Amino acid sequence: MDTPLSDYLYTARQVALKAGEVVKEAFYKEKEQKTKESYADIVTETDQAVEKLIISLLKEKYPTHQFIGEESTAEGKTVNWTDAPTWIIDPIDGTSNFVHSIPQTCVCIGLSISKQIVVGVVHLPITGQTYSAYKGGGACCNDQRITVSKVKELKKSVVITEAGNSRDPQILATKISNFHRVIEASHGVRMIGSAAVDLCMVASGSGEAYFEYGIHIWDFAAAGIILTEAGGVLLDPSGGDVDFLSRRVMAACNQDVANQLSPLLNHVEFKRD
Ligand code: LIP
Repeated sequence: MDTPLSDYLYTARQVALKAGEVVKEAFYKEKEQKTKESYADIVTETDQAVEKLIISLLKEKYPTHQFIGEESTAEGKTVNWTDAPTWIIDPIDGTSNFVHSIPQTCVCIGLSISKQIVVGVVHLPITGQTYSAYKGGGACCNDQRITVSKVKELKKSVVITEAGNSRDPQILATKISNFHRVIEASHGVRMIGSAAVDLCMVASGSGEAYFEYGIHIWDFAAAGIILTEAGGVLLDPSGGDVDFLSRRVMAACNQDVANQLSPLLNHVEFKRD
């Protein structure tokens, strides 16, 4: 018999809480940091240790499952995402926040089956918020149901986005021109520092939309299902279907807001995952 999705969610939550304890302990200490693709793309020992911990705990329970993890995916390596049950892990999303002692930093664990995200947990160990969802089961924050905002007009919306880790002048110029048009068309733009937290905020009605270019599947797989189970829409910034390996995403509290946001965005091209 197939394992119920609620069982997978239970396990993912337990593992995220354990991982969160390690993140929380390290949060208040001096952090050692290394850089990856740019000087603003940071990894710490804690990212690596927490990813190992999450994979070992999940492997104990599901030895045949596959894993995609931020820290175990070598730089520039193509992600091998198959139909097999696959745990998609970001041990610390919002690593810059973590390094700079900003509490919006989280552990993300998603599960895909046949390349559909079916379970997601986003745990913020410092603020004590645990967002979770499984397909068809609705979305919660600490066991309270969450839903998206009912606002339908972009000009009455707050849009969350990120500058990202790339410091390429051309990429930054395109992103800043997007920010400019979105600020003009809305109540304002916010940057929280974690794609997963951004999506969970939209999922719980704090802000109406989110978009980002340059992210990876592990940044938004778990939070993506939390957003859709809370009633939001997860799309490609062009307005088409979301593509988890395309390094770009747009989310909104409803299709109306998404339809108004999409035409304002100039797309930034990143190499696919
Ligand atoms: C980060 C994202 C953030 C984005 C960065 C980076 P990390 O993930 O959450 O929103 O702007 O480019 O991908 O590296 O902290 O896991």
